[in-house]
Amino acid sequence: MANGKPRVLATRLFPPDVEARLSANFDAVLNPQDRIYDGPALVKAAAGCDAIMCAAGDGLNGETIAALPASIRMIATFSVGYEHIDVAAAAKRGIAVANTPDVLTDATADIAMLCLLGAARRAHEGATMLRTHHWIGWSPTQLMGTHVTGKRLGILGMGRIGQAMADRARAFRMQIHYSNRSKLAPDLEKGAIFHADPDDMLPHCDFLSINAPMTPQTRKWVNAERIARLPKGAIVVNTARGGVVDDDALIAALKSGHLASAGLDVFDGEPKLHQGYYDLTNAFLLPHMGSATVETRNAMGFKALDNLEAFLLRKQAPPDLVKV
Ligand code: 8YV
Repeated sequence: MANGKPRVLATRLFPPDVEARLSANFDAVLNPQDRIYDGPALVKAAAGCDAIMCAAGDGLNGETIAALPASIRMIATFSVGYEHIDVAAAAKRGIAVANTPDVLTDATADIAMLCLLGAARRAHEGATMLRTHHWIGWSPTQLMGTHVTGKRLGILGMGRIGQAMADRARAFRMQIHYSNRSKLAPDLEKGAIFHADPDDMLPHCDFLSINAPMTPQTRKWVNAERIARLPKGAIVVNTARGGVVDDDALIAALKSGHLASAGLDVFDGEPKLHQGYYDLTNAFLLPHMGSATVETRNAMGFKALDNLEAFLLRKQAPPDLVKV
């Protein structure tokens, strides 16, 4: 606390407009070099702070949370996913946790569609051919990919982003299948076909899009057995969390040709992705940029600040409190 303002540690370098509001309303401890803190460094940096504004990739596991200074009352993450925070450990210490849902739905669904199209239409191979001066001209058989329009898309996790993906896919006249904890109301389902058991959905997926959060239940959910249930030539798209996919199994299926291709924006252990992906021409890979638009990253930051301001300045419950 300085000048009566609560002190907030920003674990990362956030967009300029977000840091400006953070600094105006709080005693902000910024990270202008965008250093990545490991657990002990984060605990050290949090000394004397009332709250932490963090991001995906920050290791706020049980051990780190247990070691945080007693002054920490809140963790506000600049992300919708919060698997990097041990919420139960935070609750045990009376630390509130908040995230940033809704505002990154469209940007992430756009990247999911980009991954789907990029994988289906061999965008990586085409762009590489051109940029390495190997394009000798159009030919009738060059870079023939997978047709998208009218195909079946299975969506694992029909939350906000899954539904936004379905909306985009409908413009491509795709038939939507989905699996979710609960069946959606007809106005949200919009004719999509519900599969109570996600395993039953797999044989119906020309494309499978992962839009489910990372939980102990979804960890390595896309494994060899499930990939085998997908039709030959299917395409896997992942814009959720890399850990939902068993990389060895996906890479083997991309090599064997059982899967035509994959479009991936997220990776288990990122930024160190499985080396096998680098050798695959049929993998369209992006560096976790689902929410990376100026508008969306500002909106995420402002939402994290809404949560911090409600809790620390107005003594109210943060609007996006994560429930244990
Ligand atoms: C963010 C995300 O950019 O919000 C999420 O959960 O995956 C991303 O789109 C990133 O996590 C920032 O913390």
